[in-house]
Amino acid sequence: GHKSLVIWMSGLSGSGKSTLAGDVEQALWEKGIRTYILDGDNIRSGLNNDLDFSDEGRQENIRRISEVASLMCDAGMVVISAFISPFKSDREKAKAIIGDEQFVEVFVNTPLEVCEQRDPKGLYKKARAGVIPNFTGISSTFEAPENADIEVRNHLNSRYSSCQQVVNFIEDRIVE
Ligand code: GGZ
Repeated sequence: GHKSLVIWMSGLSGSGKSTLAGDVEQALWEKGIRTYILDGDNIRSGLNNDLDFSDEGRQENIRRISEVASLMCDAGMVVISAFISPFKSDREKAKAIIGDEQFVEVFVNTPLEVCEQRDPKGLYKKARAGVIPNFTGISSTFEAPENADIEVRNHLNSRYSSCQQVVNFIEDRIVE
């Protein structure tokens, strides 16, 4: 067996959280580690489909995700959470809910300019045009993590090495 953990990723839209989460999940599967990814596709579309992108909506989003991640961690999973989680206070609350020992913070530190250049869904363009209000980095704050356990800079490193950075860090923390 292995210990359980929550790998808490934060970063701007387009920073590469989902890609990294998928890569880390695959690398852990290959080591026989049970994982589950929590992301917008399975949380904001269901459990949290009543929440918007106001500060309050984001706070409640992160609070519920923290509780779900905590339960799944209790159930023995390595949980990978991939949400912007823009506010320091909400990340601190997440850590308190999940427990210091089980919480690994990953800052996917891709500069706004790079995210905006990538703009895979055309959301930055819409945000600049004012079509999407409260867009993180444009019209809503992102409080960058200051003391993350891991800082990934995927615009400067290979996809593989970004993934290895995370896997290497957590390997030691999940051995029973
Ligand atoms: C930021 C938004 C917004 C606004 C829709 N601001 O790149 P994506 O599309 O796939 O990921 C973004 C996702 C952010 O949801 P989170 O639950 O991670 O945010 S938070 O942690 O702040 O609650 C983006 C899309 O939703 N999206 N409107 N206004 N991102």
